[in-house]
Amino acid sequence: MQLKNDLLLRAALGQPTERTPVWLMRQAGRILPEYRAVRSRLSGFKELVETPELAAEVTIQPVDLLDVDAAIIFSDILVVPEAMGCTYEMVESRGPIFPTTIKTAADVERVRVADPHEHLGYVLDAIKVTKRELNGRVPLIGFAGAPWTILAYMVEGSGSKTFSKARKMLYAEPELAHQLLRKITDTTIAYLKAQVEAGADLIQVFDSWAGILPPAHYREFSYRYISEICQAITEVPVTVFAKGAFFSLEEFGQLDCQVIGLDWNMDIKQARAAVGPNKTLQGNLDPCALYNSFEGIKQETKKMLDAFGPTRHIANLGHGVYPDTNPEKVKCFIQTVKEYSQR
Ligand code: 1CP
Repeated sequence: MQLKNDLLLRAALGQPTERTPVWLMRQAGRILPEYRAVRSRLSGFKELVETPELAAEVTIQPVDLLDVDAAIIFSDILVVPEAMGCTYEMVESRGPIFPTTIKTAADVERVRVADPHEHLGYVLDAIKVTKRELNGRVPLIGFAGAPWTILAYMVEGSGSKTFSKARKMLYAEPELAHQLLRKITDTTIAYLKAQVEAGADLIQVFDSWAGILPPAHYREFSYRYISEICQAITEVPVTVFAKGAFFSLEEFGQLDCQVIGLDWNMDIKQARAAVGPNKTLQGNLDPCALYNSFEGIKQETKKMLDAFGPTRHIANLGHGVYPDTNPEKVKCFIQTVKEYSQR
């Protein structure tokens, strides 16, 4: 299927584009009343994620309603630990909880390397339905969490400010951590390859908890597994978004991937100098900038576009859009990117 709008893919590959492509992390979700309407008819978040027709519907909502240049499959990074045998519950307004966590060598032993077709078929089906219904309008992004971020949830059992149980494992039982990271990485590679087979046009790896590790731990327990994933996914472009990992930008320049995501703490010029000229950069407007006035949003967006320059940039926020953001403000950001970057 030929894509009608392939700006995202061309920008990822460093090819010339008529304008800068734009999408938002967490664009499918609670900012849209239309999402909340679908969600309110269901038992919970997991029913939405696990029902391919519904996941496809909310994946496409931001393409229809916000006019973004890409869709991202509606799912969660936590489906991977679940496939490996650690089920999660999504508790309303609190976030995910794992009733059982990984503590001992026996726990790691019990964790399985999951076959995506057997254990994550609902995501692959959602990708197939979405691709059919998108009918080539925009590319579809598939994703997974980075192994370190997945380990953090499996060991901690929930979200956390410090993830100190997970970080403790890196000091107290580094070999055990590596055994678990090995299993997560093998599962993730098979899962991402299956997403590409199902129709994903680009893959994003989310290392949401990169920034809580010291640089040496980041290299040992996260970067090297991300590097393996990048080497394994050869069929489509790959984006690595490691939140808070400003200290590793130079090494990200060496990854076998096409796009590096920047969070809003990162200085655009410094990041470009560190990463080098051969990667596309994605980001990085502060999600809180969307609480500004319409005029303020336009100014901040133009400043960001000027700093990135006209090529090798995919416009986005520096992290997911906050649920209480006015969709009209989101549209203002998107329209400003489209108009101001027109070449
Ligand atoms: O019912 C709801 O609406 C719950 C909110 C919600 C949503 C909409 C959660 C719970 N997950 C999602 C969907 C989701 N998660 C997407 C969908 C596609 C899109 O971007 O539009 C994606 C890409 C994710 C990925 C995800 N889940 C990440 C990585 C990205 C990031 O934000 O750093 C992480 C860390 C999660 C875990 C997660 N899922 C949900 C919550 C509240 C959390 C964070 C928990 C925490 O640690 O505090």
